[in-house]
Amino acid sequence: MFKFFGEKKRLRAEVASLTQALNDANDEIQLKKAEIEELQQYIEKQKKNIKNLNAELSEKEEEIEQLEENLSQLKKECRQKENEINELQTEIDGKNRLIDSLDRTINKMQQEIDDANLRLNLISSLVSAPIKNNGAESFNQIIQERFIPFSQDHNSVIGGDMLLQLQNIVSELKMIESYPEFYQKTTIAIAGGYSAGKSRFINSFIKQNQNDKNANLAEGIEPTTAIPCYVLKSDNAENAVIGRSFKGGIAQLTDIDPDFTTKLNHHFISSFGFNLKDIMPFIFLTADIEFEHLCFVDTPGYNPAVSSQSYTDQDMQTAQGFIEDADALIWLIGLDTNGTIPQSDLKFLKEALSKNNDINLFVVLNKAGLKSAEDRQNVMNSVIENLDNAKIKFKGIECYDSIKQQSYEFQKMSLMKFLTQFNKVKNKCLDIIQQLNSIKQNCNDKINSRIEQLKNNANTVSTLSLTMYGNGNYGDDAEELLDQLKEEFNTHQLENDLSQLHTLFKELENTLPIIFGENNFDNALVLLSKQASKQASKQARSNKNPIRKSRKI
Ligand SMILES: Nc1nc2c(ncn2[C@@H]2O[C@H](COP(=O)(O)OP(=O)(O)O)[C@@H](O)[C@H]2O)c(=O)[nH]1
Ligand SMILES: [Mg+2]
Repeated sequence: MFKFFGEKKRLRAEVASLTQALNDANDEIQLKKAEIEELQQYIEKQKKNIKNLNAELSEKEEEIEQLEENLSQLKKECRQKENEINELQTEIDGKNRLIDSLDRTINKMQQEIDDANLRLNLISSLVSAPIKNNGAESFNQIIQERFIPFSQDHNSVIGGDMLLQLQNIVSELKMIESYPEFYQKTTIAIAGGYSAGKSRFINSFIKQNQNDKNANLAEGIEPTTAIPCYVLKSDNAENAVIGRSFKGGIAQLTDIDPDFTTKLNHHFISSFGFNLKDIMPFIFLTADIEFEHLCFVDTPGYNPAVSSQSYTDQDMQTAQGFIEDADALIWLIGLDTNGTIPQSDLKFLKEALSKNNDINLFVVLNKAGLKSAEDRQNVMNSVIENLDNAKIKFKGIECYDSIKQQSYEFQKMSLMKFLTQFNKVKNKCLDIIQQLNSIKQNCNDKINSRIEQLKNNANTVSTLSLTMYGNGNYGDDAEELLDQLKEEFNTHQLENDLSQLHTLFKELENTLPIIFGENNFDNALVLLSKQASKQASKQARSNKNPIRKSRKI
């Protein structure tokens, strides 16, 4: 029984715990149910969200589709625009090329217009250039209207050479008249082949003012000196470029173009269509040069020019003419291209010196800085040998560099000494009077010797007539014949010619004070008479001392 009661009790307890557990499980189920409900609500909500999102997504997809469509349309448009841009760019490039070529044409035309203006201005200033006075023209007129007809009637008295000398005096007088300062200077012609460095050589004696281009002669590899240029120091004008007109007037070239000297090349000169030298035979450049009494003449190179437009023959003649008129000649040889004096130089020098054998020649081996001392010495020896063989006399020879302004080896005399000895005031008035006197003396001598000859002949006829008379064979016929002969040997005409010539020379001399001024002319006459009396007393001394003289001999 107890066992039953105990079992019952255990079962009851077990039922109670099971009930408890059942209750707990129920509670939990309730809890879970609530949770599930909550979850279901949540799921429901999320489903709704998803549905919304899906709707939104499909909306966005539609939008994207639309955008993609737009994008591809835009890309298409873009490609089209790119093509259009490329086409436009090609067009622009074409237009730019056209603009460039138009620019070039315009610049060229502008250049041509500038050149044409320059030419026009130059011609008009030369034509209207004022002529200071007319002394040289009066001198010329006497020669043209009186001397030339006289020489045609008496061609054995005034020969062609004398007329040529008188013409040279005219050129010199015209030059002096157009630029009076010139007549106190000693002229040194600078000559040599193209690009020997003639212009640079002269520039090397100009005290440099950096800002003033016109204070220099234009230099360059191309032949640049087409018109001979006189470079001298002036008290009245600093760094001026003055053109001398064919009529003897002067034009300020710097007023026409401030950079005028660089324009004076063969190209510009040939662009005139006629020879500019005919209306502007030379120019003056005033600069602060080291040797104040010297006037350098920058002559055109004489040998065949590289440029076909240049007046080579004229250059040659011009160079020759200026060398003849100069007091001294410096001959330049460029050591960059020469190992000795070229044959063409020797030929030219011989020809030039044949016309003026007394000219003082100095040879400069220019661009010497480009050579070693040994090379310089070898070239110098070879040049001296060639000059000696050609019998060309020279006062000195020096290696010089015009850019470095440096002297190197020399022989006989240095360049400095040569230039210094000429750097003296020159009395051109006296010079001209002496030239005139020498021509006059020449004519005098010729006429007097003819008079002398005729007088001798007349004497012979007189003696003959006396002899014939003495011998008794002096008939009427013979008398008539002898009278005719006496008339043939009459000197009246020649004496008359002589006095006419003296009058002509006096008239020529009378034009000189107009050119040089009364004072300068009078001073020159005083100097001349002093020289003459000095000469006379020297002559008298040597006549008094014939023994001393003969001893000396
Ligand atoms: N190194 C050097 N070059 C020079 C010298 N003299 C002239 N030149 C150059 O040679 C060229 C021709 O000179 P330029 O004076 O125009 O010669 P031109 O034709 O005889 O008047 C220019 O480029 C000058 O700079 C010199 O002494 N040394
Ligand atoms: Mg030159």
